[in-house]
Amino acid sequence: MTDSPSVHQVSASRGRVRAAYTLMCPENLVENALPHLEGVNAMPLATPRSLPARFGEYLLEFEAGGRSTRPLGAGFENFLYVLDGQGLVSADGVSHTLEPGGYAYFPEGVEFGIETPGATRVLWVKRRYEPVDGVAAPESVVGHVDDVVHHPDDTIGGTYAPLLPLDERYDMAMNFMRFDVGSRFKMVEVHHQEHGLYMLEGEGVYYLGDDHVEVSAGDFVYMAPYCPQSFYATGSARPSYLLYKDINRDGF
Ligand code: UGY
Ligand code: MN
Repeated sequence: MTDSPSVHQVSASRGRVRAAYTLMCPENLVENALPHLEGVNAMPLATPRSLPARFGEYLLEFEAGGRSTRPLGAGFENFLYVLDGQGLVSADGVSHTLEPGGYAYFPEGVEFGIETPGATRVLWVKRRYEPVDGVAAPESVVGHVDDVVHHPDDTIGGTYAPLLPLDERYDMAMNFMRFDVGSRFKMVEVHHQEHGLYMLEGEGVYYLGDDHVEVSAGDFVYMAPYCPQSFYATGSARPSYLLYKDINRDGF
């Protein structure tokens, strides 16, 4: 007997692409390389090649000693979030040590370098900044999810914590959202913004358009603009996810 996957195991995969969303699970991800990242498995979760994503989100798996070999992020604003391990991120001549839950945002025009002494996983989100006449440019932000305010929110049954300022200089939000055990959204959201959702902890059921899909830690969901959406927390621990959302712009 070989232990190659049987037809049954392959068809049991949860990953799927639908008109308004994609679900990518750890078992669906394929190793990938990107330029100027050495010792890094750089797996795209959403790019303009997927449904109409206007941003990129990548899961970067660094080996010990993995690193960027030249500055990254030119032409984009960039956001990095350390899932586990430790990331040494430098930009504008300043170095930051990011532990799990640590993050950094650099506006367009600020390139960054990253290296990891040990095995480390990082989420990288990038998009082209949409400037608006009369609105000042955003500033760099470096922080940790434990140091920001987690606002109670009855409509989602948990808390949301914006990791970036929400004022009109910023055209993207990265929100850390945590849900009470057994909670559910009080409404089905339909909105013009798109989402990149990375499940950090726990499990739940996501209502997406016409489907209910089970999600758990390590899953990624891309939601296109106007995708009906609602979350039910299941399991015995509080689920949480990191949510990209475009904000303060109408997409023209
Ligand atoms: O802010 C949001 O749009 C958020 N409540 N959506 C979501 O979690 N799917
Ligand atoms: Mn939403």
